[in-house]
Amino acid sequence: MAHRYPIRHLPPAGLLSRVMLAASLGLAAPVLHAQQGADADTPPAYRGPAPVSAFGSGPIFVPVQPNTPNRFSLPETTVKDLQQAMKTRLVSSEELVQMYLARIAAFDDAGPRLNAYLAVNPQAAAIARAKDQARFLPGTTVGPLYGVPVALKDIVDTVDQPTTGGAVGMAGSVPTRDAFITRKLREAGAVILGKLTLTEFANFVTSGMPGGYSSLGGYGFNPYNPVVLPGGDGRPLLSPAGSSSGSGIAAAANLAALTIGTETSGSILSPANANGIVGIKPTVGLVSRDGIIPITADQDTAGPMTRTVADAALLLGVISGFDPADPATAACQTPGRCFSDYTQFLNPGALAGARILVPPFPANRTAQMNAAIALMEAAGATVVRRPTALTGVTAPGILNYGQKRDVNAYLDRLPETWPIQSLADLIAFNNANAAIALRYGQTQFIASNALDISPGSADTLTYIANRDLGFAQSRTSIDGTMDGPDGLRGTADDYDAVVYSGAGSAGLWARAGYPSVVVPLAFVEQDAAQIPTGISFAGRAFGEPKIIALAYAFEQINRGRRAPASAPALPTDTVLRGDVNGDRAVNNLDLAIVTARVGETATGPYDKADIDGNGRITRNDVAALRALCSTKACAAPAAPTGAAR
Ligand SMILES: [Ca+2]
Ligand SMILES: [Ca+2]
Ligand SMILES: [Ca+2]
Repeated sequence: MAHRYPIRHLPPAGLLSRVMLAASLGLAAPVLHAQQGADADTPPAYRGPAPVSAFGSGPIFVPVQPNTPNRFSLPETTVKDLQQAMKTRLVSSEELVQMYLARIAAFDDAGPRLNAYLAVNPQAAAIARAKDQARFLPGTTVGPLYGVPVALKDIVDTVDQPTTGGAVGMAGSVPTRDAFITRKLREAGAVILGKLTLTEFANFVTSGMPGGYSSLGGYGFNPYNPVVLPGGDGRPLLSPAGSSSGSGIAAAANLAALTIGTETSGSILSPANANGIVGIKPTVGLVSRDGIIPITADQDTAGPMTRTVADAALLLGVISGFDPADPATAACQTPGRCFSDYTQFLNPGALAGARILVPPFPANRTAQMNAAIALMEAAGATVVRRPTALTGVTAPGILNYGQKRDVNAYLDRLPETWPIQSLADLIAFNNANAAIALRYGQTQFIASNALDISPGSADTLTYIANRDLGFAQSRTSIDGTMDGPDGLRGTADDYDAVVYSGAGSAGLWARAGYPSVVVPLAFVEQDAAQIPTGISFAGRAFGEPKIIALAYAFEQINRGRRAPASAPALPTDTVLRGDVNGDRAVNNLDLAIVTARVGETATGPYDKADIDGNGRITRNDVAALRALCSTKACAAPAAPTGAAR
């Protein structure tokens, strides 16, 4: 494997002084690159000499073992399966954390070195253990994510870990409180497993930063072809896309049960598409931005990045809702807009009778999109192909103005002991540490900081005009399109969704603040690898119930998701009920242990010998173990047991 960027071997950022950090980082000279879209990127295919895929000769995808009542397998698990396994004491939350840590060690820090994580939470196992101990106690609220390991893009504040945005200048910055959505996740029972890499500061530091690169985290790698671009500067051959790159990588490679990303313009949809997972970019106002490093409150939103629509819908319900600290969420106080449970909309029959509009898609996705359209029609949808793209926005972009306003507000809120309290401070730090901080420059930071954001200034008036024009143009375009041919909302010819190849809805829908869901569609060959491509369902403001239903229905008939071969199942990914000694077999060795412990009290709710989970080790457990045995000797009829207790 080619040389990899060394920065990812740093100790946890919080333990580093700035001097140590600077000394430990030695980066190559800056290289100029073609400009990419702000906050998202869909890079072109590599055109150089034929690369060798590290995984070209083996299986392309990982075979996935289904979960059963007595066998839990981690890869591709859903929250529903996790909760069932924890509820029936087959696997504990602490075991799940350890299983994910083993996968992170094998595939993120070694092997394909995917680099999804900036920092693993050192408290995760202890937090999970406490949840295991409390789960079966009276008075414990077992929320929808109880004990579920969740990882966050490192732009979402956590009181127990630094939040850096991937910037070396922010290494070690620990906010004084959790983001609103972090609090909601913890209240739902989630175990925060760690913080994920990203394109630095949501890809609005400069122009031309590769997707998934940050000065603190280095390059993230797409698990479907995790090799370095030949002859490049260390960047990947296949971009993980951005800016929520680590969230996409971790979900795709089964390095977390669920991940959170954020989007300003494509930063959830694009990496979800590139990494073959589901992403929901919600309506702006559905999910609070409080405690999240911003680009601009005008367009930012956090959202779920997961392997299934069902998990994304569950996660969205947990993080959505009114937060007094984010005025945009006041929209949630109007009934019918925001829901605490989006799983109620998972309707496999949603495509029947649905009206779908499909704008033009890229020529190299024709076969995949035609197949998708045929599937939707077979499921009862009316699909109308629109010959031209939707009307776009001519109003100039507004991200720079919002970035100065909102990044300043974020940094100003950090503890006074933290030296970076403004965008100007961050720019100055980067200039003073240019060799490590400015590999790709900071032209957007500088452009943003040069604006006069005082009330009534010329820049402010220009911003307001462009913002309002952008909202009007994008919303008129989308709403007018979805109203159907008669131009009237609420009539039979209305469209239920506009469906794009990949993350095609991102730009226009971002400007409007409207929602999209991207779902895995198929695999296509690129650079000697099979890479994923998705399909997105875009809707009206607060139209999440409709587009989630359609995306779910499509997922059920298409099943486009495959786990990447670069991160296959590990022996530690499987847990068998009755495997008391943990050797991944249920046999005489386990039987001997349980038999010897008959009469004892179980050591805890997840004591492996307490197979029936009643808190004591009895002959009933011996009999139950015999039924689970995988060898004849072990499974021989038990001696008469009499009373079970
Ligand atoms: Ca209509
Ligand atoms: Ca065993
Ligand atoms: Ca028992």
